[in-house]
Amino acid sequence: MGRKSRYDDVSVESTSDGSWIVKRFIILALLSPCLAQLPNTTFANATATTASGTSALAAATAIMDVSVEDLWDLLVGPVSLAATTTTVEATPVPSSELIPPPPLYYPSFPSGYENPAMTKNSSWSFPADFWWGVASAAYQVEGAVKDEGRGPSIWDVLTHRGGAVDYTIANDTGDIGDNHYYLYKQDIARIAALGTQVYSFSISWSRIMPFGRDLINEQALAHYDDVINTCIQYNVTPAVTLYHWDLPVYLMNLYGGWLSESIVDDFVEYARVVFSRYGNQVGYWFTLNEPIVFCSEYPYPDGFFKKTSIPAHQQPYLCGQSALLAHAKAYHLGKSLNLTGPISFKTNGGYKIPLTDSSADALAVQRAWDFNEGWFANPVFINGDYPSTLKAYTSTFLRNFTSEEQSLLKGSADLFAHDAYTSQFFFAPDAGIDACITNSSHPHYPSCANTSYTGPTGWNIGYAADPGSPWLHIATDWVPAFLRYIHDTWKPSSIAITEFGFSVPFEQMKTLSADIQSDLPRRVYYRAYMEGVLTAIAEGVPVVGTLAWSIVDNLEWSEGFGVRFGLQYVNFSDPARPRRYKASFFEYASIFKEYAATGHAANGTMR
Ligand code: GBH
Repeated sequence: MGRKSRYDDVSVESTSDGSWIVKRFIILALLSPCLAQLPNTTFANATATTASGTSALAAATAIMDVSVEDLWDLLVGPVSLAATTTTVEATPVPSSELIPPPPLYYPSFPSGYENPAMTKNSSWSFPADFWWGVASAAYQVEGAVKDEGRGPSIWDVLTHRGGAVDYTIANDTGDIGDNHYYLYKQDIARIAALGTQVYSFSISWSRIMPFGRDLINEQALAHYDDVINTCIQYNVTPAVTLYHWDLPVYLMNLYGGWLSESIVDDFVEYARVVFSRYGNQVGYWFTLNEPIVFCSEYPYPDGFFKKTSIPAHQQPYLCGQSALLAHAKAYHLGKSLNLTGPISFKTNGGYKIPLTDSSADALAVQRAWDFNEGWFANPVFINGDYPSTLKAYTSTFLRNFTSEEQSLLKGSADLFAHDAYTSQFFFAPDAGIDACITNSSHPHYPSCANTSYTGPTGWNIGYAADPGSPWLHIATDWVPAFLRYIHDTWKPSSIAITEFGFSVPFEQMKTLSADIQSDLPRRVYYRAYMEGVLTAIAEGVPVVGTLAWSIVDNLEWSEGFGVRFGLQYVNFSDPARPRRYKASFFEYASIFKEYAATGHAANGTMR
């Protein structure tokens, strides 16, 4: 795969567009660090976040003369269009598609014995109000990237503009993806047909606000009205994530996105628009998806966005600070608007197992928690502040939260929403933790926790996923301990697993739909994972819901379409993007019937 020049597509356009020179000048201004040196008054006027909405935008366009179309032309280039570009009505799912696959395990004798390895365990059941569903994210499934007024996000740029590096493999983009933007009615009908209770999707910020601020796009609001109403029509509760990584690129080039605390007010204004529009039609709210991940994306390689002079190692933590404040303020805004659905943010991580029983490995495990989950969960669930290990590291460049901010942060989540896919072993680096903490060029600095998927006996923690997901193994034995750890450490009133899933190795290389649909390793994963959840519930851990990733095969970010996480297969070679249930969807759905709070099957019943 050759590297792309960021201007390849634009120069093609310049031959057919006489305004190219002007546009190029404008975009250089937009990308230029000089922008920040404009006189304050002009800068504030051009970018003010005010209730005056479009008039502030008018000021912005007057100075920079950039339209949404310009952002596309100059930062992204041409995009592909789907075969279908109008909303498709749902048709009933044919009964032939609803026949469940043969059972995965056959009980060898009637059970009822209290053993987690048994096929049916009479001590397990889901609480009556337990909820389960499936999840997606806007850029990964929607397509229709330029349609109905959407502005570009950083992911449109990352997928279209190879800079010094190619950010995505195979030049895959989300231009068309699953075309969920037009096929959502059928998608919702299909999940409802298997009894799915919750559909968790994200809203594209740059659809609602093409520049990320000021201008509001009514067409996008109307679109999500219909997505939400369709869910309700099918008796599926909508769960909305406000931000799943698709930052409006305008804000990235304006002030570095999450690197600047300017984003806090912009995010909160976006949240206000969404909260006010959809209010209590939405059952569950998540402000941010996995800030550990999107903050660790910083620093971006050169060539995609306006350069920043902020030192690379500081960037993730500046992002984290803005993300926490944005979340907390949006949380309190939601409460002031009387939203009834729980509001939270989705953190992520895996269970961390000490490789040996040495005290150094125990310390490495603690540091790994601190620099991952603890970074965001401690401020929200413990004390309004970072873990002390992380604070020790960031103290030279990160300001302290004020006491007012600490009280905003503390308690700003109604449930602990964790994207918890897998587990890993952790251990102290060879030279010891202290030698690492004082050496900023150490490969494990600053967490100073080394990690492995291979345990002390030399065997892997579990079956490995597709090589495109090297971080993922079937490590479901650890699910009960993981949930108990969350409960004991952050003491949330309730825990939801808001993403979990598995990429079957080489599934993308299979060509027969029937082979792809018989996804045995994913079935094993979901069954074993849910048995872990049931074990934790039986032990008193308040797990209230699970959301499986994902509703359909989709764009796996930098891995493109080369890694598949769907509970439904999507044929990406077919312009109609047909969906087919994989066996794992039936497996996942069946668990809730078997262990329903009331009327679960008698002991020994064959599934
Ligand atoms: C989820 O994150 C995302 O929310 C979702 O969008 C995505 O499709 C899904 O995972 C499947 O990947 O490559 O070794 O640096 C799950 C948590 C955290 C897992 C970042 C992958 C990168 C590890 N992810 N991690 S590595």
